[in-house]
Amino acid sequence: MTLQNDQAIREWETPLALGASHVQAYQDEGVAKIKGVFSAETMDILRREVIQNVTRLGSSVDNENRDEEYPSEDVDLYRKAFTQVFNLWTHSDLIRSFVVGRLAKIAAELMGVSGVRIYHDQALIKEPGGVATPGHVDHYYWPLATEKVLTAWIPLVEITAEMGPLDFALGSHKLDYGRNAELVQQDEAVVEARLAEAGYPVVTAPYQLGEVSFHEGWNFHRAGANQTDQRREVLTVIYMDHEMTLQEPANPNQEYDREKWCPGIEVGNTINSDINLLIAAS
Ligand SMILES: O=C(O)CCC(=O)C(=O)O
Repeated sequence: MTLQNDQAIREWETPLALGASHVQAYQDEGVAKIKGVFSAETMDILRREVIQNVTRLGSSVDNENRDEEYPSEDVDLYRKAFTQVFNLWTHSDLIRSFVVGRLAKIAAELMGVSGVRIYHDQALIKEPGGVATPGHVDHYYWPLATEKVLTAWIPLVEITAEMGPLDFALGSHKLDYGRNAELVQQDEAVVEARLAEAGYPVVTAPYQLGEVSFHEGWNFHRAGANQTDQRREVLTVIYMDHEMTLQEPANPNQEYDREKWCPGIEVGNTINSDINLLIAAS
């Protein structure tokens, strides 16, 4: 029997008890990668809805934010590598019900906050043959005042090692070197050498369908190339503390993000625009 949307919504709405080890891992390593957060059946339903919307809306041109992760001669390669569409939750009630349920509550529990807001979501599809995503930290791009912000990376298909799963440098969110352009804009070898020297091992592992990783904004991570002929289909949702305030943008990326994802918000104020949906954790 095919699972119906309302059955999927029931699963997504039902809270999942997190083991203490996941919260500990998130604090110590800056990432919690959790198997079985969702059933494979409901991920198929989510995938269908995401892909339908991506096809309908078309790939976004709002890519400036990520271009900087690539050396300038590789930007075209990168644009070809990714299909990205943002804030799908604003276009689909089904996706909205996914982002406000179990997933948001896990994000709140990992960050130790009583409620979260959405910074933004995105479909992040690495096309067959798509190039590797260089090592970087997300928070460098965000004008957010505290570290209480994370990215949930939700595979919509099983992701094998050859498709380019996310690789994390465990514990690297504690490294203060590189929180500015210096390290983010270095080439891969420099980043890796610095992480190795600091003793933060980079781990890579495939993702089962239903598995989700949650990484803190200051965690260094990267992803391999998609060496297969299958699309690496992923939905990501960035959740922040519901009390997150806007800080003075520290670079052009943060200026861009302020306009795009915090419309109308003044520096020092809570980021509570219409697109920063409030989700109470309990
Ligand atoms: O999916 C990728 O290749 C990179 C994604 C990423 O860096 C992120 O979601 O923070």
